[in-house]
Amino acid sequence: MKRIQVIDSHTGGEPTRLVLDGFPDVGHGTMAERLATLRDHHDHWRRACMLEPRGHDVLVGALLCPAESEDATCGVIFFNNTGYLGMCGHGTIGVVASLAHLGEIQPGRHRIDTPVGTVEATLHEDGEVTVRNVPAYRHRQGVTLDIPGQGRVTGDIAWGGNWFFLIAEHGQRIALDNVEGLTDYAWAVRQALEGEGITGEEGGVIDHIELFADDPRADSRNFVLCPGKAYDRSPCGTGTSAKLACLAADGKLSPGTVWRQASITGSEFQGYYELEGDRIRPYLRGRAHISAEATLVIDADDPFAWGITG
Ligand code: PYC
Repeated sequence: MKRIQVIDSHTGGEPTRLVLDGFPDVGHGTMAERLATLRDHHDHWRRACMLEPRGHDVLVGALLCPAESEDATCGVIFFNNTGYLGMCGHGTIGVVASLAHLGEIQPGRHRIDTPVGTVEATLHEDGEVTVRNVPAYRHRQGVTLDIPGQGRVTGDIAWGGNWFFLIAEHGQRIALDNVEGLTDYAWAVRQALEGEGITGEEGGVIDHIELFADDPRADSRNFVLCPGKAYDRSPCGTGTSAKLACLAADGKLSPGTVWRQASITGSEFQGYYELEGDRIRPYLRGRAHISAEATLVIDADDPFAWGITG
C-alpha cells in the first residue's frame, strides 16, 4: 500500500487538495524544473489524487515542496484533472489556510514559490488571506472569433498566472441553473481559440475561459471554465487578476480601488492592484475552510489505483 497525506479545503466553494507527504521527490531545482519532473516522470501520482475514484474534475491539487527561494515559506506545484497550472489563487488561499490549520504558519506574510514566480500570502487574524499574485497584463484586446452555432464573439486575452480569454458580451445567462449551457459555450470558445491557433505569449495555451455579467451585490459576477472542463466554484484568483489587468488597461479601475468579484456560486474575492511598469500587481482577498484531513491509500491490486483514465 502506498499512502498520501492530504488536507482538503475549499475557497469560496472551489476545492484544493494539499499533498503533504507521500509523493516522490521532485528534486531541488527551480519550481518550473520540479513541475517538469513531476509531469514527465511521476504524473501517475497526480492522476491518483485528482481523478476518480479518489478525486474529481473540480478538484485542484497542490504539492507542498521545500522553498526554492531563501526567504520563502514553501514551494507549491498546482495541478488538476488534466495537467498542471502555473498559479492558482483559490489554491494559494487553501494552502495557507491548511498550513495554518496544521499550526505550521501564523498570521503574517508568507512567500510561496510557484512555477510562474513567487507570490506572497498574508494570513489575517480573522482567517482571511490576501494573495499578492504574480504580475498580470492584458496581452491582446478585442480578439474576434467565429463560434460554430453561436456566431461571432469578441474578448481579451490576459495573463493572471494562467492564460484567460475574457468575454463581456456573450448573450449567456450566468446562473447556476445554466451551467450546462455556459460550459458548452465556453468550451466552444476554447476550441475556436485552439482551432485558429490563438495563444497567449510564447504560445501559451489559453485554457481558461471567463464570462462576465452584472451582479446585484458585487462589481461583477463571473463564470470561469477551467482546463479540465469543470467550472470554478470560486471567482478564480488568477481569473480575477486577469480581469484587473483588463480593467486597468481600459482605465476603468484605478490602482488601490477594491473590485468585488463574485462567482457563479455567489462566493466573492476582493481584488485591487498596484502598477508595476507596464504590468499590474494583483492582490486578492478571500477565505478557505478545511473540509478533510485524510490519507489516500493506493492499493497495488486496485485496477483503478492510478485513477480512471479515458
Ligand atoms: O483561483 O486561480 C484560481 C484558479 C485557477 C483554476 C481554478 N482556480
